[in-house]
Parts: sequence; C-alpha cells; structure tokens
Amino acid sequence: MHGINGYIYCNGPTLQMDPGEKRRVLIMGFGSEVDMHSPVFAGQSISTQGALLAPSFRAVDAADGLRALILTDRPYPFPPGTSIYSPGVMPATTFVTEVEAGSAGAWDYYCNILDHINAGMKGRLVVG
Ligand SMILES: [Cu+2]
Repeated sequence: MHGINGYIYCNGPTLQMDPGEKRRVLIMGFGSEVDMHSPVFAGQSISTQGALLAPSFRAVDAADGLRALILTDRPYPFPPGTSIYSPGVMPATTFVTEVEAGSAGAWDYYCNILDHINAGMKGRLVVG
C-alpha cells in the first residue's frame, strides 16, 4: 500500500486552489530503497523553490571504533524556480516545490510510479 499523508485512493482531504494561485508544497520521501516516488500534480505547474535540501547520510568512524551515521545536507540539483514535471523523490529526501493552479476543474495528484498509483497513491485537487 502506498499513500499520501496517510490516505489512499483520493480518500484524503480535497485540496482547494483558485486558478493562478500558488502554494508551496513540502515533499518528503519515507521508506526503504524500494520507495522511490515521482509526484505529479495533473494539469498544474510545478517549480522548485529555494532552500532545497536533499538530506543524505554519511558514514563516519567514531573515536570508540563504532560506526556512526551523520545527517548532512547538500543542495538539490535544480536551481530555484526551475519548472519540473515531476521531482524524483528518494527515501529520506525533503524539498520544497511551488504548485501553480491552472484551469478550473477537478484534478488528481499522484505518484507516477505505476504500482504506487495502482496501490492508491493519489489525491484530489479542485481548482476554482
Ligand atoms: Cu510512489
């Protein structure tokens, strides 16, 4: 089962936007190495925003001989304002996007990975 904010098959709260409205959306990836996601807001424009960070883990040797994991941040490879169709989301990554609502209507947002959308990873966005 794959969900968005704990909801599956559009059972979560319906997002509401006005045409032309812009909203920041924080996207966070969870899970293991098989949990790669490709979020899409159908019919809307998505762009990257500032302060994009892709956390990564770096293994270091601690003084007592134990291995330790240190969380580091590195800049996300897209500069702020870059239009993207779908940002790739790896586990343990977090970044900020801006969604600009397009035409009025009922739209879906979903993960573009086929078995994820089939498992319910989608929600509803109403514009207008
Ligand atoms: Cu997915």
